[in-house]
Amino acid sequence: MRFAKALPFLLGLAQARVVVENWDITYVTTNRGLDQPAKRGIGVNDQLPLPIVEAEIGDTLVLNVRNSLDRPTSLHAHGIFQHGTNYYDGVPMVNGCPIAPGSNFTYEIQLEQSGTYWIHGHASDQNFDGLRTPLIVYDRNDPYPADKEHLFAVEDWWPITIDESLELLQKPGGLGTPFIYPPQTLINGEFGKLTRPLYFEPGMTYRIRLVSMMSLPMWEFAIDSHELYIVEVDGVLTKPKAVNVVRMAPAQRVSVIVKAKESVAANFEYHITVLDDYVLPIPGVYPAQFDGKVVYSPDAPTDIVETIPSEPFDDLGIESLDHEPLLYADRSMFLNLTYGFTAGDIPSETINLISYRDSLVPAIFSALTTGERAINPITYGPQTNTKVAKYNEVIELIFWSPTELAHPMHLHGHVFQVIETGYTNDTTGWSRRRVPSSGFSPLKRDSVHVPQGQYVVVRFRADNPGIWNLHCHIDWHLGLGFNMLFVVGPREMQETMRVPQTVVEQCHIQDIMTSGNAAGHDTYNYSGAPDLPYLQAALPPPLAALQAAGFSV
Ligand SMILES: [Cu+2]
Repeated sequence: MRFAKALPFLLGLAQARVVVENWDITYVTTNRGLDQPAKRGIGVNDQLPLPIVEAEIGDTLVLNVRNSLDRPTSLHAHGIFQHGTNYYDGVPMVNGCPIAPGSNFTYEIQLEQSGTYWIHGHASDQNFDGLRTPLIVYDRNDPYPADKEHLFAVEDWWPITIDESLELLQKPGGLGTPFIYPPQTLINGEFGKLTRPLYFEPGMTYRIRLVSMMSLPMWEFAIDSHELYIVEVDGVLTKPKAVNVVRMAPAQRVSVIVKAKESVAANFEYHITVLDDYVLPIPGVYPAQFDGKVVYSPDAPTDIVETIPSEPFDDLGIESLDHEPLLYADRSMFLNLTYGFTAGDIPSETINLISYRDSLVPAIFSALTTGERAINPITYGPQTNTKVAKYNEVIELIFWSPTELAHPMHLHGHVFQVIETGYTNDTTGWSRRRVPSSGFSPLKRDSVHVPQGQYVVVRFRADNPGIWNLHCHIDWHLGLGFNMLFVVGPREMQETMRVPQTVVEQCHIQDIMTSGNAAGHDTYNYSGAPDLPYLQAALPPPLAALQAAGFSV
């Protein structure tokens, strides 16, 4: 699928353009054509799905937003570095203030990277309710030219809103579940079962872009009797890697190159399989299989394959195309990915037992207005779990998931090398896998899947001054506090960053402070700052009883 709006790209125009999108963010009550009750979703210009955004490397994307909701909103361009424009990264109370109801705000986003990205809401998990769409940045000098492109953007659609599902999840004792309102799958904005045919012509080369806009499950893509060559992962070009199937965690993107067969004697099937990795199997919901036709000739018979391949994504077996070697880590951070219970047995998600809460001052303003104190993590409030990185230092993160939950971990403003995996309970080292320390360029990406009971080690160079979120991309987990902040190069921020008045204005109209520490003070005084949520030592009685009965909780 190549879209009309990419016309200047097809004509090979040389100049960088300004791509303008005018988005009125509105409530849209819809069931998305699914066999389930309608709910109040969040769309653009009274429509769901949102328009797909296409541009070319070097372009400026201007997103003119009007907030017609009765609550704050914001947009985040997922995977876009925002070099020098941290204030357009779109996380409320981190990169600035949310967009107030009834007001307008313009994001000006420099597209310095080509590849496959997406734009989604970052206020109150509004992407769960539909505020999400692919962002494709083309490069006419792409080293992997293809004759044609196809896109598969896959999302889950729940008959309840994010607010309703978080209310259920926060019932005391962990006894509420949104799964009593099971979701369904949308492929390119349509009901999954309407899977449209892919038309292949003999000898042609196709680039297939996969975008996971899922709030919860993983999914897989495969084409019978065709090899897929992975060439892009989260916007980063890779050495070609032949696979039979690609597994996608929430927020991840992958491009594959597929060579069409020379013959039109047979048609084939492609498969999108929604897995139950992040959830319990729900009969009729997860796992779910969607089969589409790969059509060479309308008259040809379809070759049906009995076994559809299924395997984990091999982050450690794929190399980045840029030949960057394994980074040497200046500092290592252990990040325990667990849940806990706050007062009253209320479920809460945590990193190192800290459940994130916003400060009273957006972190970007704390970094810019507190002088020398900006290098001290406490300036941003203990409840934000902030780490301050020196400009250009290499940080190693050990994502450690000792529980029965898996987490797709996403870092803003950077890509990280994925360098080691293993099981958290493995004392022998038999499960440990690590990339070679030389002669190998580890895969870089911005969102990595951390499986249940496993750990994943990543490294990144903190080369992008700004405030960057590191969070789980399961909307519910983020909504329950699974988030932390990196302040990269606070000195460099103070020297170079000038926040546009339009950003400051949004804070002013919502009476949000724009200077001082987490509590708005110009000293080391934090009185009035939000409390660090207190986590109970004991499991709530119902879960403790389950654990005593031998269940893993
Ligand atoms: Cu999570």
